[in-house]
Formats: sequence, structure tokens, C-alpha cells
Amino acid sequence: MRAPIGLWAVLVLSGCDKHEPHTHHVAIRDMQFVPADLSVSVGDTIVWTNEDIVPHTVTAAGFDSTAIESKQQWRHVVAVTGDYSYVCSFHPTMHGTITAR
Ligand SMILES: [Cu+2]
Repeated sequence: MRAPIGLWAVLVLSGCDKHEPHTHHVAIRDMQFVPADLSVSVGDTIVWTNEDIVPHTVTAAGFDSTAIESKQQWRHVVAVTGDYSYVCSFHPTMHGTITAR
């Protein structure tokens, strides 16, 4: 089956040796992000899962989950390189970092 021309253009522009996007999981458990420090590549997805009984947020300068209720998830696709610090806006003692390369 032939792929549409638009798809070939995307493949060529993105480069065949490029890293396949990964999904990283962070648990929010006992008022902590686990793991708290994460290294990712641009294009990767991070999924936070709130295992606590109270709502939490994932809040950084460039993104904000708003409230993630108990047993719910929030996902974020990392778009640019950089070092990000984030907190839970409800519980500022909760913090994590993302290093995106
Ligand atoms: Cu919290």
C-alpha cells in the first residue's frame, strides 16, 4: 500500500534516524511525584496518574494541568527542549523536574 504524499513529506522532514516518541509515566502518590525527576526527549509524552484521594496539579511556567482528580490522568507532550520545574499548585511542597533534550 502506498502512503499518501503528505506522509512521505513528514517522514523526510522529520528524519528517519530520529528518536521514536516514548511515553513516560509519573505517579502522584503520597503527596509526591514518583519519579520526581524525569529526562525525556522532545516529542515524548508524559502521563501523570493521581493515585491519591485528593486532587493535585502539574503546574509549570509553560503548562498547567489544572486539577487532576483522584484516579485520573493528565498527559503532556513535550514540545521544546529545556529544564522545567513544576509543582502542585495545591501543595507547593510537591515538586518535580523535567529535563527535555
Ligand atoms: Cu497536590
